[in-house]
Amino acid sequence: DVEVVCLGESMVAFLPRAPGPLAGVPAFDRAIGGAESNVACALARGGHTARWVSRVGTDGFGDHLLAAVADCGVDTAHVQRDPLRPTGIYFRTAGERATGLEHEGADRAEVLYYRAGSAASAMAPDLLDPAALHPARILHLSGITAALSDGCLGVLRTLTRRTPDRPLVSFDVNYRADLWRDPARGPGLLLDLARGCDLVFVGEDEAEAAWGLHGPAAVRAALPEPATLVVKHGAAGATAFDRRADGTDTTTFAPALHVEVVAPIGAGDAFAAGFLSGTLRALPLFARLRHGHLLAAASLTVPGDLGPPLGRALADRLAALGPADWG
Ligand code: KDG
Repeated sequence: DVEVVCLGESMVAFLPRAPGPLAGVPAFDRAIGGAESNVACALARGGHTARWVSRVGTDGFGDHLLAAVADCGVDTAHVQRDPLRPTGIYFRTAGERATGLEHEGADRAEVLYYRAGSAASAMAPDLLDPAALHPARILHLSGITAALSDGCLGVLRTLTRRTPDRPLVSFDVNYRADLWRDPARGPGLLLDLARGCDLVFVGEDEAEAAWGLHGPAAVRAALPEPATLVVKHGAAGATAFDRRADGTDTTTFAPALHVEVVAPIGAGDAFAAGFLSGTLRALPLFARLRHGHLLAAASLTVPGDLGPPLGRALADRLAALGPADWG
C-alpha cells in the first residue's frame, strides 16, 4: 500500500521562453504543475510510495499529465478521466523579483489560469473512491482545491472531518490570491479547513494576506487544533509548533538553505515533501524542517515546479539519515 496519497488538480503548465510580462512572451515550453502532484512526485523520487488522486480530461494534455506524473514513480491508477471536461492549463512568467525561498504568496509570478470548468474542478465527495484514499499513512491536501468549485470544497470538507480511522491529514494552505477573487467565498474558509487537519503548512506571508494574522504566534493562536503547525518565513527558515502530550507546544526553528533562485514556484511543495518524508521516517522536528529546506533549495534552482531528481547517491544518503545525523 501507499505511504502518502496526494489529492488535487494538476495542469499542463506553459513556461515562458523569455523573461518579462506575459504580453511580451513569444513562446512557451510545456511542463506540468500542480501543488499536490508536485509533492507526490518529490516523495516518489525520494524513495517513498505515493499516489496522486485527481481528475483529468480524455484530451492529450490529460495523457501528458498522467504520463509525466507516473514517470516520477507516482501511482496514478486512481486518477479519473472526464470525457466532457478539459484538463486545466496555465501560463506564467518566471517571477522577476525572486530573492529567496517560499515566495509563492508574496511575490508571485504572473499566472494565467485556464481551469474554470476543468475535469478536476468537477471533483465532488460522491465521486471519490474510498479505495483510492485508504489505507495510506498520510493524506496530503491543499487549499487550492477549496477554491476550485463547490464540489471540490465539499471534497476537502469531507476529508478534513475528524473520523477515528483516518490517516494523518496534511494540509498546505497554498493561498493563491488569483483563485479567491469571489467575495462570496473568502480565504477564511482555508482557516476552517486547516482546523480539521493534523499537520498544516502555511507561509507567514500567506497567513498575513489570507487571514490578516501577523507572525507565527498569532497563526498558532488562531490554529491550535492541528498537532503540528509549520509556519514558513520565506528565505529565513521555518518554525514548527508541535503539541506535547500535556497540551503545550514545543517550538522548533530551522534556518533555510541559501541558494541562487531560478524559480520560486514549487519550492513550497518540495518543502512539504521533505517534511513529510521526515515524518514518515519519524525524524525529530528539526530534521524534518531541514529535510524540507533541502528539497526546497533544490527546487529553487530549476525553472519548472519540480527540483532536479536527486542523484541516486544523495537519495540513498537522505533515506539513511537518522536522528543523529541532524542538528
Ligand atoms: O505550488 C506550485 C503550484 O502553485 C503550481 O504548480 C500550480 O497548482 C498550482 C496552482 O494551482 O497554482
